[in-house]
Amino acid sequence: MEQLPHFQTFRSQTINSQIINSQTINSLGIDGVLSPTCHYRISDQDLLKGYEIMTLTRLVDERMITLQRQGLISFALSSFGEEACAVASAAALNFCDWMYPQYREPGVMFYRGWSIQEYIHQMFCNSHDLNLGHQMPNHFGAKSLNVVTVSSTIATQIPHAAGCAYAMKLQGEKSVAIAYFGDGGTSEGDFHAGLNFAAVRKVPAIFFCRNNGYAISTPVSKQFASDGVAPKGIGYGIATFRVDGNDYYAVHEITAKAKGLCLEGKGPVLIEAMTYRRGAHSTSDDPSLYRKETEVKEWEAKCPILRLKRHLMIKGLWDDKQDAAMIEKISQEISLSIDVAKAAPAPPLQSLFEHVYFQS
Ligand SMILES: Cc1ncc(C[n+]2csc(CCOP(=O)(O)OP(=O)(O)O)c2C)c(N)n1
Repeated sequence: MEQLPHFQTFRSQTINSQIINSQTINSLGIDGVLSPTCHYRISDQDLLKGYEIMTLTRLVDERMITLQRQGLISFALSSFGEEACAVASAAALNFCDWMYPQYREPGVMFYRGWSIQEYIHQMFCNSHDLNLGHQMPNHFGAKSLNVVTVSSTIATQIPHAAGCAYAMKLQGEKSVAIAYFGDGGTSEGDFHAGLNFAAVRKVPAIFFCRNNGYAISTPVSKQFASDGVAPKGIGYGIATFRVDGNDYYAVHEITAKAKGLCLEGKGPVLIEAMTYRRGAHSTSDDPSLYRKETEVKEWEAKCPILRLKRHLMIKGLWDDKQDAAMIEKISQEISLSIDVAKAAPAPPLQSLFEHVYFQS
């Protein structure tokens, strides 16, 4: 029987895509030992910076949740346990690459040089907040860092990044746009529209999905019937990788590879980073109502920060004394920044009408 042309197209696209379907790419063991099959190298300086930024992110997140409980800020959520996704991917990209984060990527801000003070001003939504309090806490962004402000509406950043990447392609720029989102975001129409547009136009976009197991109280088993998120990329004819999201090396390597594919003109890439949301969804959530503590405990051992710390120690680049000194220094800076943010006035009332669209 003669085959219909669209079947042939489908088959050849599937074969050409760089697909790793059921295999999760993993390089760094829980014990901090690098797999002998991993030939990717990261400089000592980059590894130390990555470790410092992940630790800083964790410490800031913990303090912000406490502040919310004390009634000093209105809301907070953390990237507790997922720090490597943001930090290792930011480390693999260049400053000229555009970032479209969700709210669990403070690591990209810190990696690109945002200070603890700037971050905490945003959490207080005070007059020093770049958004002048127009956004919720954790909805950061900075024009100077090429990081587009987080939007509360889940998955809207995905078509935005696809459009940005298309513009870069048309202008012949040698950079990429990266959109970060959770597993829940893949159920939104924007995910499908964004991926399809990007695939058809072959734009230099990286779609980075943090599959952390939950969208608030909805586990992935109730989110989709597919084998995770990766098959969706394959469906759109996009090069797709599934990676251990708590593995600093693997996330770094695959993001760098994705950028390479984008710049070679091969079109967009979907990365599914397998991780786990160890904290509550936000300060408005109580996860004990829908998941067991034993499940959370299982992921403690896979902590991306501990794993990289062990690796640094094995390499002789780090020790407990240095670790304690760094934690002390960061903690002090957080305390000082909180005091400054507390003393800062709220944005002036008139600023409600600044930086917004209006009709005259
Ligand atoms: C379009 C839309 N629907 C619902 C919500 C409410 N909401 C906020 S966060 C969230 C869960 C998102 O989960 P996921 O995309 O997996 O990201 P995660 O929080 O796990 O990082 C939901 C449903 C929203 N903000 N926008």
